[in-house]
Amino acid sequence: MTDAVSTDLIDVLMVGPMPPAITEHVDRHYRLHRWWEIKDQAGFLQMQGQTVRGMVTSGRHGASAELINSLPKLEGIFSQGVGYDPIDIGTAKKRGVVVTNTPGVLNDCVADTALALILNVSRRLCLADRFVREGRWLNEAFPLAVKPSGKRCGIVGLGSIGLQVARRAEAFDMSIAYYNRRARSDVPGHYRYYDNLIQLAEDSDFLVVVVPGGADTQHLINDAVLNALGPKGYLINVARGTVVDESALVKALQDGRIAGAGLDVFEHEPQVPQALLDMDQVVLFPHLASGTEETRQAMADLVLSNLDGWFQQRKVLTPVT
Ligand code: 8YV
Repeated sequence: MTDAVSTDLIDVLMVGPMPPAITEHVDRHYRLHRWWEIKDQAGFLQMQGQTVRGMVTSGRHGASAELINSLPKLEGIFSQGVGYDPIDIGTAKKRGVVVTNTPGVLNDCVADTALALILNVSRRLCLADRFVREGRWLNEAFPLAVKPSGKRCGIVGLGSIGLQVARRAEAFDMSIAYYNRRARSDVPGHYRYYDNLIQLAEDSDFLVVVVPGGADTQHLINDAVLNALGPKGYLINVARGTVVDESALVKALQDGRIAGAGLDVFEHEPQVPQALLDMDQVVLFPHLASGTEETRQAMADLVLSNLDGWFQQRKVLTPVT
C-alpha cells in the first residue's frame, strides 16, 4: 500500500467474515462495514449504502444482484477465490462495476488436494487410520486396497488447475484424458481429448472435476456420467458442489455403481448428507482445497493488491473478464 492516495474515507462493505490478513488491512486503510454484523441492513443501505464504493467478498459469500444494485456508488467487487459463481457478474457488468478474483495462486494447492483425495480414497487412508486408532490392528487385518499408480485419470475441465492435476497424476504414471468444450493445442500431445463426457467417464478410473461452478455446469456430473464411470471408478470433486448431482451420487455410491468418491465440495455446504457421512468409500474434506497458510496468504495479498490498485490507480491485477 503506497501513501500516494489516501483511502481512509472510502467505504468498503465486507460481505462475510474474511481471513484476518484481509480484514485487518481493510479496517486499517478504509472505512470497513461488516455486512453480516449489521442488524438493520435495510437501514444501512439507505444511509451508508449510498456511499459504499468497494465490496470485499469471496467465492463463498458472493454478491447478489440485489446487493450490487443497492449500492449506487459501487465501483469494484474484490473477491477471494478463483471461483466467482455466487457473484452476479452480469449485474456488475451492466453497472460498470469491476470484479476481481484470485486465479493462479491456488493452482498448486487445489491440485495437491485432488491428488490427496485420489490417493486417500483408493488406499483408504482415513479408514485405515481409524482402524489403527481403534486398536483393531491387534486382532484383524485391514482389507487390501486399490492401486492408483498407472491408472486412467480423466479430467473434467483442463484449465490451469486441471493442468496441475495432470502433471501430478503423470508422476503416478497415470494416463491423462480430458473433457473440455474445445481441445487444447497448448497441452502435451498425449493428453487425450474427449468431446463427450460420458465417453471420458467410461474410459476413466479417476474422474476429477475441476470446472467452474455456475449455471453452465449445474449437475454436469449426473446419473448417466456416474453409470459410465462404473463400479471400479472414483469421482473426485475439487470444483463446486453444484457441478455434481449429489442425490444421484449418493444413490450411485449406495448401489455400488461407482467405487467411491473424494469430495472437497458439496451442494449445500456446510451441510453434508448423512448418507455420505455414513459411507466408508468416501473421503470428505470441508472445502479447503486452497486452505494452506501459504496459499491463503497469497490469495489475501492478491485481493488487497486489487483493492488498493483500484482505489489508488484505477488498476487491478486480475479482473474477471
Ligand atoms: C475458497 C474456492 O475456499 O477459490 C475458490 O474458488 O473455492 C476457495 O479457494 C473460497 O474462495 C472461499 O474462501
